Amino acid sequence: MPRPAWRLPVLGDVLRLDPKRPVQREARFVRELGDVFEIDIVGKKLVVVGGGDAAAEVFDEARFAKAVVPPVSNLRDLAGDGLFTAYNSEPAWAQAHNVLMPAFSQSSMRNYHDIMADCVDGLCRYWEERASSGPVDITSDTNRLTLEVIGRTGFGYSFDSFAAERHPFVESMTRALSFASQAANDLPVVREILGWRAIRQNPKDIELMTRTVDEVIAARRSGVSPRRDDLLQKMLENPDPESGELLSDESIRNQVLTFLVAGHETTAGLLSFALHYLSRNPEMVERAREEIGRVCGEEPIRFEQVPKLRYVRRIVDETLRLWPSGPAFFRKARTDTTLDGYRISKGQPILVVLLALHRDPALWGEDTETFDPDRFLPAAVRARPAHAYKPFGVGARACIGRQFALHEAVLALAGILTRFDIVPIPGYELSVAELLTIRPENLELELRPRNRR
Ligand code: MNH
Repeated sequence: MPRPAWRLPVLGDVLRLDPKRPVQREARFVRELGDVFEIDIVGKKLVVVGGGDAAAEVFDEARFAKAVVPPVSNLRDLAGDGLFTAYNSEPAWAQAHNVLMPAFSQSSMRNYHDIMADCVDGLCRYWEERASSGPVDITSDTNRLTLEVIGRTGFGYSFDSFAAERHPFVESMTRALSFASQAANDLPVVREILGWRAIRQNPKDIELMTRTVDEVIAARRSGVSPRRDDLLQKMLENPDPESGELLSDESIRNQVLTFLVAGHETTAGLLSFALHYLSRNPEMVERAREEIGRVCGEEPIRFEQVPKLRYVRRIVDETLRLWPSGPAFFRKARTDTTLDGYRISKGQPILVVLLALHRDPALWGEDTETFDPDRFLPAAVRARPAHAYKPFGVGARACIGRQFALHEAVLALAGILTRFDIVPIPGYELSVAELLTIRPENLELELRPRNRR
């Protein structure tokens, strides 16, 4: 199997990795070494897949499955056997999956639509009030929106996200994610990078997040916050149809933590990248506005209209092609097998680098770096193999929040585009930070309120 040059004894390829931007580094390796290669991390072998037929193979659920290995498994300190971090065999996964699947269907989005729209309105008003005071910190503010959306739609809990002071949950969560993502490189050197302060801080952050979540659950149980048909109520009341059992208190807490984390960083990253590209492509903004006007007129966007915003949706799809919020995920072989003709042993962790797959010239043609929503016109999508585009993962463990994220993102972008002109800051060059998920670094934009609605 191809491997990077200059491999060292003991350390292997470690010095050639980039602890700050690990997945972007892997994507560069793909360009150098091809669709399948191996790296050695202090004696541990990791197989990397970055494109072509190998991707189709590794997505085959009959032969491969999700692997819960670092950095994902580091999140188990926080979210235990919650949906995202559970091992495939853990009963809590199947139970929670069965109970929650109906709540994430496309038609269930009707239940969340009005709250989502209200949160978008909250963000737009927040921006309008600040319009005269200079550029806006996009990544931070899209985070306000998406955390507010998942808190309110999922659990009837407001983080009061558009207040000047941010909820302490946000800081703890950011630190905990950073900790989990860096602790992945399980090396003595890393202890020094992390520092003992961070090591002592992490349990405190987890404690604060857990306490916040326990308060949310207790408020609903005691009737302090009213009963609503949301994720939390479903978990409290609906037994798993297979086992007939209700989710345990611990499982419910793990799922709430999981949704708060998995459900908002990703969508915030998506919105940030989309706004970056839109700021540089005014003709796309015009096309989107024309569509929004045609579908929705001057009225607030209704639930049924969201799927009709086809062009806005293509902007979302193309953003997730270039910058899939979860830029890579892990698979493993179910048995001793082969991959692209190379022998792979049972359990071998395999990293699928979406950042590379989504730009594979063999699947997407030349010029894969340009932002072009029309790559997602129906005919173009049909012309590509299904494995070319997997921003929400594959198989049984694919993203449960896909419809939720897409509904929210289309609604938010449509709302923002009708209310603001988006002006880039001269000289800004996109750079991308990784904290398990990816986001544009230091992205500011000038938002000029438009006189509509
Ligand atoms: Mn989400 C799993 C991407 C939004 C909740 N998500 C995954 C996986 C990817 C992913 C990729 C598979 C990871 C793996 O194989 O290890 N998720 C996204 C992206 C967005 C997103 C790109 C937004 C854009 N995710 C959301 C939202 C929620 C959510 C919103 C919840 C409200 N995601 C999850 C959960 C899982 C998951 C829960 C784990 C599902 C499972 O294993 O059963």
